[in-house]
Amino acid sequence: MSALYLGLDCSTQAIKLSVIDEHLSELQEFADVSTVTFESLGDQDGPFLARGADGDSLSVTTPTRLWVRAFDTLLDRLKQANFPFDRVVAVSGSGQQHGSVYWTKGSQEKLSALDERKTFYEQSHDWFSTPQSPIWMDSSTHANCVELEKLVGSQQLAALTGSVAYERFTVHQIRKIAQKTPKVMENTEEISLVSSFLASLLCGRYVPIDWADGSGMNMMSLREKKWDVGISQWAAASLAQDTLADKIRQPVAAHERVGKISEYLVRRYGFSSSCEVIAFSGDNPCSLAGVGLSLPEGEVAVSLGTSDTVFGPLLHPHPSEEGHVFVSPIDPEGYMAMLCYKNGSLTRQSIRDDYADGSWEEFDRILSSTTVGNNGQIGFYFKEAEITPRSHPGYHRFDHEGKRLSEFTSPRDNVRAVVEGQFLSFWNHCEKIGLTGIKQILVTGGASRNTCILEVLANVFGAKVLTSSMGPNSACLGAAYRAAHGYRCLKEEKFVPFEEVVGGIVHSRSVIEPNMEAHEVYQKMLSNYERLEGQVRFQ
Ligand code: ADP
Ligand code: XUL
Repeated sequence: MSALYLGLDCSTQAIKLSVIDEHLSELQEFADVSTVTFESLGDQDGPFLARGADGDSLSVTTPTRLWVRAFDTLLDRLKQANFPFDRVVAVSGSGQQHGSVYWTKGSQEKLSALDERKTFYEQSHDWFSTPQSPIWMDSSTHANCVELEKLVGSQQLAALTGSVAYERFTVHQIRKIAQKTPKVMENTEEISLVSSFLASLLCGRYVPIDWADGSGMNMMSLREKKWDVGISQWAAASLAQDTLADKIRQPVAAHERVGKISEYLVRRYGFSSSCEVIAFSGDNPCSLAGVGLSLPEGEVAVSLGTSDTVFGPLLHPHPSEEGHVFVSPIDPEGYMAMLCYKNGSLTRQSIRDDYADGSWEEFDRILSSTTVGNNGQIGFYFKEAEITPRSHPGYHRFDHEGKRLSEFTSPRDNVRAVVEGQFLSFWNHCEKIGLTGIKQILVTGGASRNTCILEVLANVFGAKVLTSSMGPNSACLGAAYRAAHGYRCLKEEKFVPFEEVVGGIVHSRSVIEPNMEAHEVYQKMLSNYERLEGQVRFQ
């Protein structure tokens, strides 16, 4: 029986699993039981996107124990489906980036002595020093961002950590908790990201964050790959200890083993006690591993998930006032550049609900029957406060002369305007983060199923769009590849290039060719788009 590798993904809306065999082929027979959406679990712990739970209207959190319950549910369903846990030789995983978990004092001991007759959920009522985990959609920490940029300098912060200060980046969330509720921080034994939290459940003890996901905290020195002492002192605010050093262990490379699977999981589900756990990472870094980048120059990946992201590998960090630079999840010497948009699928979905009868078929019909370039009309749809460009929530519509409108003459034009506006933004901002000369785009994420949307993407960039037979879950699959990669590095006791382990895999791809006449329309629109963006961004 072939050995198996697992990739888990704890994303914004669901927890998912990918399984690959030793030839790195994906097993499909457990696909039906491999996704647990948070919505399907109900509100027992509170809503999965909780707004203002800490009294600040801009905060967005998820109840930490909802993730615990979702993980139990996934494992229980797999067990019922006779999943061969004993064949799994290594597990890795992915988590929505930036979100954080606060383990209360004494929890590590409890985590290492679990009763296999009970679920994690049944035993976790007192594990967390705050019940809500801040997540990437939060924008309540603006004041902290301003303060840190003043302290360090915005360009210096970008050069040091890969990004200027962003509200969702974890150090600002940590400082907010340390300032507003110092008791919570004092009671905290360890802080995890969503990724390292899930890995800690698997190992039965706290495990480190990896360098790639650690790059999304505004706290890790990209060069040293260690927490910056000054910033971590600042984050600790008025705590008795003057840094967070005893609450967040130093990060490790993404291919490193962080532990063996816990005895609890061996006994409860029948995992082999030799199963290795490879460091978990962020969903975007794992997607990069999943779509097989090492991309050649001129190729980028676009993930159309809850958030939209655009990313590609970089040989040298090129931090700027826009976007982010992370350490690469597949090459400890390399980097990746990324843009992130809060208004991705949920915003398109909201326009679908308002203007297309809540149906993707109708959305597609409208998209196909309206004119490329929308007769010069441009829309910015920020259902959530936006990151790229930084903007307050609100919808902004402009006619072909750049005159503000409260609504388009034909309201169904909103469908085209939301998609075109989002992709014009990708195109405009890619250049600024060093992703230039784009000839090919690999797409993944929930909306990559939608060919009409992908045609607009191809036309805006004037580039081929490639979808892959691997489906929309590249983060999960990327985590499984990383499990295989980490396992190989462990067995050979040295770093083996990622391509040597997974390079042979070719996903059949379907290609959408750009229509260059349509592309010319977008080329003409770009300067107008950029000018109007100046009007809607947060000053
Ligand atoms: P996550 O980033 O949380 O992992 P996914 O990548 O699974 O999310 O994407 C989920 C999103 O995919 C949903 O919010 C939905 O709006 C979008 N989606 C699903 N089907 C379609 C479709 N046919 N067209 C456009 N968007 C779609
Ligand atoms: C990346 C970001 C989101 C989350 C959730 O910076 O905030 O993409 O990782 O997917």
